[in-house]
Parts: sequence; structure tokens; C-alpha cells
Amino acid sequence: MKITDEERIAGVIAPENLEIAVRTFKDAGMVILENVYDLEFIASVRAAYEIELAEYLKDKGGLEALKGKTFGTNHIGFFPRMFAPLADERIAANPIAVQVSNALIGGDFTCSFYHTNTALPGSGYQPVHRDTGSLFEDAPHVAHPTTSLVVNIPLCDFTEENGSTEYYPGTHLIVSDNPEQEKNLEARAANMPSVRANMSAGSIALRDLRGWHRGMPNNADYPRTMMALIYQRSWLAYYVGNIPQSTWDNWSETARNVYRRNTVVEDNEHVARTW
Ligand SMILES: O=C(O)CCC(=O)C(=O)O
Repeated sequence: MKITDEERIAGVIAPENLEIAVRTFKDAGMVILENVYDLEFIASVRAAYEIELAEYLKDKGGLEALKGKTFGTNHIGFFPRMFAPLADERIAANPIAVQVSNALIGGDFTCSFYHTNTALPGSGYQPVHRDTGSLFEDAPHVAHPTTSLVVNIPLCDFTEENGSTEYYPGTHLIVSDNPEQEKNLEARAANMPSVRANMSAGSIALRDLRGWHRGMPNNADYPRTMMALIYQRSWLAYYVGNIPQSTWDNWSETARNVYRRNTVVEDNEHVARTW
């Protein structure tokens, strides 16, 4: 759904549009909000991201050294350092993403994961997966409300050519009779309808972590990349990391509240989380 220019500038969605966003998310397990960002800002985030990606790959010994170690060929997932513009408040706690998340998982949610997903040229199909299953491991046959969602912020247009993510709408509420059935989502998905998350840069996609999805082949000649932040109900979020002082100083009280479990450190002491 498209955010209006007035909503984008104000950083607030009108009540009737909020209701549509929430309803769509609850029904489909995902919603794409278009026109959230000005494109110049996203271009600056992408430029900073490319430096992080190059350093990450260098640190790992190059792409060749990662062969067989990534989740799907040429799919790279890593945590960037949290300096602006990658950790600008517009990314870390975008007011529109926060507004929709408040309505979905409560106003005291926290961010426990500050990550990126990149399909490099030549990437393959990831297996169909959920990022998390039922909260109750002994009751996979019961669907429960959303407790965790991922905020995906594309840093380029997402198209079928460059490997836009494939989603299986509604699967966030699909249950299994037993844990064993969770192990073969690939076979279960084979006969399920799916959609590609085609969206332009400037969008935000919110997805219930339980929704089935997969990264796809990138047949373009440039990386297809997105930010991937996980917001969770406060009683669930577990990870505590570190935020550079300069980033913290530039955030509003709202953003600080979202990251309140983290420790603030001097800029030169900040380290990105690793897998
Ligand atoms: O990059 C994508 O499109 C999806 C990535 C993903 O789902 C993962 O790495 O778990």
C-alpha cells in the first residue's frame, strides 16, 4: 500500500490507513508500505552499506571463502556497524514502521537484531523457511498472535530479475501437527501460492517472522540488498548489543526506547555483532 506524501513528510499514517496496514499484516503475515523514504536518503544508506559489505567480504577472505557457508549460494547475511546513515533513526526506528509495529506487537517492543540480507549476482534459491516457529515448541498446532516481526528496508528496487524475496502469504498462521512437519516446508510450499516482494526503493516491508519465504536468484549484475531489523514484544526480546554514543546522541527518545536494552559505548569501542 502506498503511503501518501503528507504521511511520509509527517512520519505518521492516518488512522484509516493504519487500519489497512494492520489488517493486511494480520491476514497475509506481511505488508509492503511504499513511498516511506526519500530516495536520496536511501541512496546514501546504500553507499554506506556497500562499504560495510566490502569490508565484511574482505574480512571473511572473499566470496570464495564463504562458499558452502552461507544460507543459499551467494546469499550474504551480516550485521553492519551501527553508525549513520545505516543506523540513522529513519532506518533504526522509522516512525511509520514504529507506528505500525506498535499496533501489532505493543508499544513497548524492542529491537533485538540489526542485520542486512544481500542476494549477490549469481545467488541461488534459498530453501523455503520461517525465521522462527511457534513460540510454544510443545504446541506447534496452535496459531498465536504475532510476537516478532522483521522490518525489511530495500536499498534498491526489488524486482524478479534481481531476486526479490518470495513470500507465502498467510503462512504465518499455518500450524503443524507435530515438530517433524516443520522440517519440510519446502515440500509443503510446493503446492502453495506465493508472491514476490517486488517493491521500489523507498518502501518498507513488514513480515511476521513465522511467514514462509525464501531468497531468490539474482540475475542482475549488482547486489540486491535490504536492511533486516527484528522488532519483538518486550518480554521476548533477548539480545543485548552495543550502540555507538554518536548514534545514540542523534536518536529521539522513541528510538532510544526501542533499543533500550543495549549498552551505549564510545564510538571507537563499538563492534558489530557477528554470527
Ligand atoms: O534475502 C532475502 O530475500 C531473504 C533472506 C532470508 O530469508 C534469510 O537469509 O533468511
